[in-house]
Amino acid sequence: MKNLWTRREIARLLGVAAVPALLPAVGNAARANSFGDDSFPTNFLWGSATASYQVEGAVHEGGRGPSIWDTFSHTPGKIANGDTGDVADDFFHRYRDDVQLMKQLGLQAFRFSVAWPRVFPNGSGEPLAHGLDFYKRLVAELQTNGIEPFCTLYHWDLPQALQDKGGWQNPDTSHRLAEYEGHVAGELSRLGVRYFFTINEMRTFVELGYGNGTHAPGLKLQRKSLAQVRHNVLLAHGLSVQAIRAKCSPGVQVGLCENPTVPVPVTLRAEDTRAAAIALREENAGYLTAIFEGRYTERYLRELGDDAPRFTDEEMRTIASPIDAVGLNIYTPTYVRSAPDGYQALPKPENFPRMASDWLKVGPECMYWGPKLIQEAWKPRAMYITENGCSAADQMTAQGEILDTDRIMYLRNCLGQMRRAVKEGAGVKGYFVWSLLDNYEWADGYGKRFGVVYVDYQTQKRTPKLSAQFYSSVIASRGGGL
Ligand code: GBH
Repeated sequence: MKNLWTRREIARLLGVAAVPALLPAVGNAARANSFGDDSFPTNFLWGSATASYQVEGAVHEGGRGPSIWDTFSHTPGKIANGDTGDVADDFFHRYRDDVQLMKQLGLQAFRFSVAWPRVFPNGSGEPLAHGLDFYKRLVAELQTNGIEPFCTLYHWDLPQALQDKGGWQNPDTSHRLAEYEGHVAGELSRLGVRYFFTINEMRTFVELGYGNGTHAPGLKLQRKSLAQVRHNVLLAHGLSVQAIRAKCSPGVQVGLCENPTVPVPVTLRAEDTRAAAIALREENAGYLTAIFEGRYTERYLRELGDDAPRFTDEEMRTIASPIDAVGLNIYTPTYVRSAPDGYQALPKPENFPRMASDWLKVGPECMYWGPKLIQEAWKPRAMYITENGCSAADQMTAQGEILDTDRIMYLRNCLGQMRRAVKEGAGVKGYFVWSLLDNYEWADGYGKRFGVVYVDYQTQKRTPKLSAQFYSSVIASRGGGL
């Protein structure tokens, strides 16, 4: 912990007399702020996010069944360096210390995910009697420390037993997801969990897991089958929203987390900003657009032609079940301009600046245009940035510090753009940095580090990076003076 700043150091940095010992839990009174009017609202939530398979480890404990990610990560040639999530950050055993770390950073909220096969080892049937114990302890620990739990119910670890029956190609899986989610949300809401997300990033696990095969279960389906998988997943979301509502009290907030394609107009000419609005709906037609509008766009169906999914009106109504919040995972923009058929998405030039992951091009404007365009198009009841952050080639200095000024640059610019959106009326209620800890980055294994806290995978030692201090100071000033 010696790398963490003391309150006195933070106070000096911020130029204020003192900072509070413990940042207040949700809804508490405003803190002292000397940054004029550019800070975020006092009830804006600052948190961090993780996901079960990426941090927990303990894959054989408590009766957990195998998930498709156990199978996939143990398949030779699929993951960089042959890395698996067997141990990961050992968060399953170290969560108490990690919650203390969150508290010291001043986090007000923490987004975690539940591993389906810990609760239903075979995906369905009777839940394990103690399957939720770990999550119940985690929730209690967070609450005791004044940190609001945000629960994602599906972050890609499908029980292998369901994959053996066709996985997301089998329409039955949608119903099994809803059953599982209703059960878990019912149990955890009784402990006071108030925020649930049905699914994390449909786009990613559908397109990579079933389309190009780089994520579990590693399939490369034809276009028609892929479109049907997309539909099955949308329906799973809608059924889950209904199942969660049926098991929870009305105060519980239900939504999903998605990584929408975020169009950024290349110029501020009216035709380009109009093009961005069109692109938002069309580029997300198989996902958020269907959920918010209850229909596939004409263009989406036309382009798929004979490969369009089979669906009923009733299914579309289920898919559009009202949600309380949409979680946006935003990392990188898609630049667009106006074109005869509405818009043109532009390829990024070879030398476009990027972070350690090749796909992670630096374009902080996406944190403005994403919330802004979504606010205008769909007027969601609430938005959260449920993920934003970046990989960096972190190196520990001889003094044991990680001076990740590149990550700080990325975060500072993203936060500034998000503030611009909020000032203009986009209903963003909170921000979750991805990620608290370096963790298992799917097909990239442990090679790509996204944490604001460094993890030594040999010893499991945690070392807050300079970016953790930066984020902590942002929270303390409520984003003022970025
Ligand atoms: C999120 O995905 C995930 O929710 C989270 O689990 C993950 O750790 C985090 O971001 C960081 O990646 O390699 O060219 O095929 C973000 C969206 C979409 C980004 C798929 C990586 C793969 C591009 N992801 N993309 S490529």
